[in-house]
Amino acid sequence: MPSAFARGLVALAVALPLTLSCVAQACDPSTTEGLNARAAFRDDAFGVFVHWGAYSKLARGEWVMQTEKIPLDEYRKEAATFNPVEYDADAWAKLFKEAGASYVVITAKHHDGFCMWDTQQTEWDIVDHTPYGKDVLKPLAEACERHGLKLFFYYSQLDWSHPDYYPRGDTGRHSGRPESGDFDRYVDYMNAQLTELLGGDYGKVAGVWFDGWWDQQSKRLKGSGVKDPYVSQVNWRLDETYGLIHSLQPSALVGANHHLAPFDGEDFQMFERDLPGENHGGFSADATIGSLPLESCNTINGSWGYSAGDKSHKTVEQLVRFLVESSGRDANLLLNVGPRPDGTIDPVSAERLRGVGEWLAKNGAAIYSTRGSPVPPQSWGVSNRSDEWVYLHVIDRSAADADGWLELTGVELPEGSEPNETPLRLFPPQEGTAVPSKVDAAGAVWVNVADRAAGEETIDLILCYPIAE
Ligand code: FHN
Repeated sequence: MPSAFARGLVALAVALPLTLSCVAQACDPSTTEGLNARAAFRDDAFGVFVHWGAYSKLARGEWVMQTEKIPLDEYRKEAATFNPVEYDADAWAKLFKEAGASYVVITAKHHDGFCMWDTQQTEWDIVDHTPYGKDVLKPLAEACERHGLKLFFYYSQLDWSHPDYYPRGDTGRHSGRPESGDFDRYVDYMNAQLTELLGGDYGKVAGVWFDGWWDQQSKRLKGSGVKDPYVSQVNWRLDETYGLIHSLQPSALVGANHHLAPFDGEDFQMFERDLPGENHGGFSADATIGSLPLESCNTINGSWGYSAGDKSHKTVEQLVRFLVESSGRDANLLLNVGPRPDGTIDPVSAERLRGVGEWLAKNGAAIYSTRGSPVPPQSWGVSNRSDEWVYLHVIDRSAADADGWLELTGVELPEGSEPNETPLRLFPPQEGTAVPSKVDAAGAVWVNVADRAAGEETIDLILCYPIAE
């Protein structure tokens, strides 16, 4: 068996041409349906992410098989006790609608390879391997349809259980699988499953949210000596898989959480636990912002999959601010819940979702169907715009002076705005409520926030001015 390095060299020789060609042609225009779907995705602005699977039964997050080095046959025994008898797809869809979500992304298959639908490609699924014995994606697809929610499937390219996910990547090395396999056969397996998911059984699927490409990223693999983040030790045949999805459902959007600039054939770009352009979560060092629709994903507490001990739920204020900060960077927010093994959503997460929904019910016009504005993120907050209005989202007023005057740095009012006129209105603009504001001789715009220290305005004081005709 050639050494890892030798294999790396072979892969490099194989991958290099592939990798370069993908990036060079990124963002090629898709079909009209695809482009319309991309625009609608940007209008959607807010979605709910659902990490749910056999791992939920262990209640220690979706990486438990890897983090606790649980061999596959032992993990399968645990998974065989997964029985979500309280699962009510309609109740979920109702809650997500109340939260103000426009779409849902559910884990059809996560890294453990366990499938949440009745796949014919393996018996490692909820129908054949659990006492529950029913497909959970079908009822959710129907409930989303009923409640006017779009449905995306999260699909893990990385697989800790499939025998042909070989050569192994950076993870899944404790599963106890034989050191052999045929990666091409694994790619065929994925494409067969994606055909099941987008072949019509689940109706109109809004897209596929891929994850796990990074597991085979050569720079992660010990001894590869590869620095180029775009090099993979395997041939994922992405053009084929992406092409398959677009041919099965032309308006389905492809996104892949590889933490890099978009690859050819992708329709949107996501950032994990980060706002586009930032790297607090540690995933986005190589994530150059492309020209595709953007999405930030984040957790309500600290976990994606259900983790019984994780009580670090963010406040509604924090979640709304992350939504506003995302929108101010022209990105959607995909907010995660990790349902419990019985199929219910923990009351704290549900309450947080409803809290975001209450805020969106009042302020949604300053989020949905908006785009990034001419004013880049500032110390006081962010801005976005609709077709008629620029919205200024003041979420940090700490720079205000003793009389409450806060300079709105970066704001340049449209031509013809007279100095000292109160150029700004309170949201919603239709009510035309002026707010104490002024333009100084230097053209800087100021707002007085002294009397705006109550209620929701403390989360986000939304000001607006008309876009010049
Ligand atoms: O490993 C996954 C993780 O379990 C989770 O699915 C997140 C969601 O964005 N993505 C990966 C980590 O980058």
